[in-house]
Amino acid sequence: SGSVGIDIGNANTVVAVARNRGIDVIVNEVSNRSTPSLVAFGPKNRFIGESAKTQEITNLKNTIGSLKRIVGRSLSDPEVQYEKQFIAGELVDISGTVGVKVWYQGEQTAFTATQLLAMYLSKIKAITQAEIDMPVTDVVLAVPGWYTDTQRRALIDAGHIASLNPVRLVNETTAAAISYGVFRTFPEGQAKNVLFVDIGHSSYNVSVVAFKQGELKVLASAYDIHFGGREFDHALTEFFAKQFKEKYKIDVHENLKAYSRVLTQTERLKKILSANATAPLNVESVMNDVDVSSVLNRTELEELVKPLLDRLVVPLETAIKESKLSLEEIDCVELIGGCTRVPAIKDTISKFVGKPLSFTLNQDEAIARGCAFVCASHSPTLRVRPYKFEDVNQYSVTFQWEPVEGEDLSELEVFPHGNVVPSTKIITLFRDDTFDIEARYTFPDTLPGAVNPWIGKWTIKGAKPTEKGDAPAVKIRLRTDHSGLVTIDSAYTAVEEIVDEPVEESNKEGVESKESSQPPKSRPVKKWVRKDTLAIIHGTTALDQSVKQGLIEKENQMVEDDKHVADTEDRKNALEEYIYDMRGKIDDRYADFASDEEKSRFRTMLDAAEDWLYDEGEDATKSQYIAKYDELNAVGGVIKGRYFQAEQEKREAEQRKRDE
Ligand code: ATP
Ligand code: K
Ligand code: MG
Repeated sequence: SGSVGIDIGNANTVVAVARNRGIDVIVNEVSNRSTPSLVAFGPKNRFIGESAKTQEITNLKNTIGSLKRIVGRSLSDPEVQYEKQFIAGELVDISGTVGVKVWYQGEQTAFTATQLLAMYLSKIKAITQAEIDMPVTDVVLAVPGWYTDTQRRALIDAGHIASLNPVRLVNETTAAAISYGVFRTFPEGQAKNVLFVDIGHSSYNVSVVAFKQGELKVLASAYDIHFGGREFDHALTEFFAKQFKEKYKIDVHENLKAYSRVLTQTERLKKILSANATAPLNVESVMNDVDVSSVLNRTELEELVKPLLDRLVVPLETAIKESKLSLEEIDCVELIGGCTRVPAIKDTISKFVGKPLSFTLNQDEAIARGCAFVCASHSPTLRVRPYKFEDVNQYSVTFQWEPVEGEDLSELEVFPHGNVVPSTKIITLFRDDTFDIEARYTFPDTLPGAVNPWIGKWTIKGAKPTEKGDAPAVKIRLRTDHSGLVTIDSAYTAVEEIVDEPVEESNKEGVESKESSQPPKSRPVKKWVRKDTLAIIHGTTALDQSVKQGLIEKENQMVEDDKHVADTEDRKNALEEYIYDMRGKIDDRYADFASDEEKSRFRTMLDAAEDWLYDEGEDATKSQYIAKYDELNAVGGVIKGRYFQAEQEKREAEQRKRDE
């Protein structure tokens, strides 16, 4: 299987694959290096990625984006309410998580955000497999550093539903930093501190990263989760909507399609203004047969998005402050993400840091490449240079338990904000029976939206009183793992015993003589000795295995349905082509190989088949198309056969002539 890294963007997704030759970004079915992050539904099949984008404007309510923003959230989450401005479909509650209502296969259905993301990943998987000609299962997925445990687990669930194995999640800016560090050398004394700034479609993420030879450490990260290209587009579209109301007396807010078309042209205009001083905006017959046109210059754009630009320095200040570095200690600033192409953004950042900006990374592909590298480093078949990276914990985590008599502590902040990730801490509780530990985020206010601060519950089983009747010490290994997930690694009972520990004696020859008559020296020390490993039952916000299994089957069924629709379309096209091809050739190439009666009968058959195609055969089944094709070919094939037979004889005759 290939080693694949996926940067799921809110607008566009980029996939990179690590092979022996190096890391390549793969292209999709229309040769693009990124794929629109959209899933859409039609009367027969789904449209995902490029095909979803193509039909978006004619199927707005059944075309769903914002997948990474809503996954792992509930309908009542204010963040989901915020997303409503970007999602035309109706959002609904499905067993406590957010879903979207759509028309699919002639019925109104609802899918959870996790399912929608799974559909998308399933398509990304298919694109990748087609391109690298290898099965894809192991993937490394990038996530915003501000994702909570619940969001991370929801994304992993989505991966599983798409029959992928997410071996690891990596924070987006960290993945970019890996891309930066892996192929560079930092000789002794030339460590470097780099500020990474990623402004994409929906989010603005910053990390301060310290590089040394063969390793990097994220010192601090900060975010503005409501800052991206779409906020710019929204502000500009509102401006044009107002202008058109005055100028043309139309309100594009009253017409979803009109609004959406203006939005599309606004985004285009915004991009033009990154390279030009002025740009036009035109939409023909936007609504009520009115054509609209306008023009904007860069200064006007900057004025319209000023409230956004004013927020630009906040995450920079936070990250620098938390990194405990001074601005002078930052060696360079690397910009990535599509929105950092906006000149006003570049200027503001450059002014803030007081140094020129660098664009050494490919700003659209660095994250996916970093992820592919990490995936390769987990692969048993690929050899990659060892690279160490440490991330930073965003939200403080507290573990809690029911205290027993004489215990004064019932909770402990174990992983504070700013702690290294991954990391392990061991706590000791004295228990002689099954007990529970729960984890939650310490400060719900710091979380991105109203995500559940509850993280998980672990039931630890099998502790028994000691021979003396006491509760044994239970050592519990708490962990924030390499994907940023909070978990309990293991739990075991331990007793403090006096054990003889060998005293390390440096042997002068450097070799150990087994024949030595001297007994090895040792001294008694008090030590925790591991006794029984305890079973752990782990409950998180992830889907139950049985539920997930059902969703995997559902997804597989939809993939089959899509494939069937595509196959049917192929058969229909083949039939259509056959009719036109044979109709032309029957009076031309094959004219001498059929009697007039035969030809006229065949022509009648072709005409009838064509009539059928535009009538009831417009929407027939795959087997009907095949049957119709076979019916025609039973006659046409014979004629064709005579032609080829004659051709063959002609060639043989010529050959004989040459041989004579
Ligand atoms: P996110 O990281 O928020 O999940 P993403 O990774 O999909 O989203 P990017 O691909 O980094 O986002 O950036 C897309 C955004 O960049 C869009 O809003 C797009 O309009 C904007 N963008 C792309 N090119 C330009 C340009 N030349 N000038 C201004 N904006 C641009
Ligand atoms: K992207
Ligand atoms: Mg991005």
